[in-house]
Amino acid sequence: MFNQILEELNSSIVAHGGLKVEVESRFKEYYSTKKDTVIRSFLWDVPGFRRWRVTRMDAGDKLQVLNSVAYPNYSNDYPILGIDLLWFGKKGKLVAVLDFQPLIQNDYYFKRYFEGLKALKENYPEFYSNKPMNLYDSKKYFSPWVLFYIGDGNNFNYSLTEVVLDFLDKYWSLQLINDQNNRKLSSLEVNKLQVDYDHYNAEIDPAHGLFKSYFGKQWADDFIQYFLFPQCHN
Ligand code: BLA
Repeated sequence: MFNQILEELNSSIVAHGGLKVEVESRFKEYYSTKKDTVIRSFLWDVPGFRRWRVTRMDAGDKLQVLNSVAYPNYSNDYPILGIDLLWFGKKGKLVAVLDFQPLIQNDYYFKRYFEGLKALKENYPEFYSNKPMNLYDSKKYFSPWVLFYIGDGNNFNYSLTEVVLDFLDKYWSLQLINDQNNRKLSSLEVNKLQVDYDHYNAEIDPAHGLFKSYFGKQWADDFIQYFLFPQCHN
């Protein structure tokens, strides 16, 4: 389901100078005990970024996942890229969340970095999910323009690939904002907020139960703490 998006994401990263980084073998590819589910992860070294990770899980028509998070260098205070796509084939349920995850909730910061996302959201009215977030605090590391779809995936009116490509284009455009003197946060503050992002997400991640059921508790704990949100130890 998400192979095409994964390929497009990879090409986009490569086009922006991304180089593949080796992933620890215990996280690179892991099969469920029943061998019918696999989770693969990728790491990229991308100019301007401290860490860019991508995870693809394939549990057949039970579940398909594509998840990606990109952390800019501490010298950039722009938002973290967040993509979370889940397709529960049997149920026909699609969850698609894409956001420029803001480090702070501040008007100046929003004006500086969110014009592109704001404009993009106008084109995708189905992403105006009126469902409030249950698990996450929508005011913490989510923007007011988060693209959030949760519902019937069979009657979804867009090509999700197009949405992701559009979204990536807008995110890359942030690199054009490089008047460093006007940025809001110091490197030290960015560092602290990115560490806090990992702490918060390692605590709250709704994928924990899912990973546990497919791959066992130990692997699930380790994957969350050492691959998805490694700064939760800092
Ligand atoms: C929801 N994300 C979910 C759910 C799961 C995951 C299982 C609950 C879906 C449901 O049953 O309705 C899965 N999260 C994952 C997976 C990984 C993960 C597989 O981190 C890692 C490989 N989540 C993110 C990112 C964003 C995000 C980067 O990881 C931001 C763009 C958002 N996921 C997000 C939101 C929800 C969600 C907003 C809905 C939960 C809510 O209502 O609070």
